[in-house]
Amino acid sequence: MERTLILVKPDAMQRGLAFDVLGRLEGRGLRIAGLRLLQVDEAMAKRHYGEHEGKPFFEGLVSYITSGPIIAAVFEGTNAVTAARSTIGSTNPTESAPGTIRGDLGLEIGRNLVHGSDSVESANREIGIFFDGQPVLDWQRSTDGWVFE
Ligand code: D4T
Repeated sequence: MERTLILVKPDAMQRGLAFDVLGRLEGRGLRIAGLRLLQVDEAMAKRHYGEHEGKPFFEGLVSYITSGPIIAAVFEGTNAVTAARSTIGSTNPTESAPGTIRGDLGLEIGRNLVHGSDSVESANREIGIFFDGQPVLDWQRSTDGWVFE
């Protein structure tokens, strides 16, 4: 089953939106396979956002993601990466469609509430960063046959 890494970012945590964000993904049918509350440090932030190092927004990105606790979650299901990204919306919330998490709840790119992996390869890499040595479970729901064909 395809997996994706989701981060509920510090702004969503501070605004009390954690379970709204997670609930939209779970409600769509994706299955939670891993869940952690954690404080990201600078080293972890730089590993996660390494591809953006040197860009003008990089320092702001690191200070944003390290500014308070986050929730890291692994969701799995059919086309989990694409399904989660479409539920999340565009990187810039002002360009996100209503009905998406960012389109309903956000305004600015530097406060875009949530992260979702952009490919299966990224998901594997990011799960390695945020669940290093921590459990990600293989399990089934009794309702899975009503979600997965
Ligand atoms: P994340 O990784 O946070 O889920 O965002 P996306 O996958 O949707 O977008 P991204 O990797 O292109 O950007 C990572 C992160 O950088 C911030 N950002 C991005 C920014 O502040 N200014 C910018 O111009 C860009 C392109 C927002 C998300």
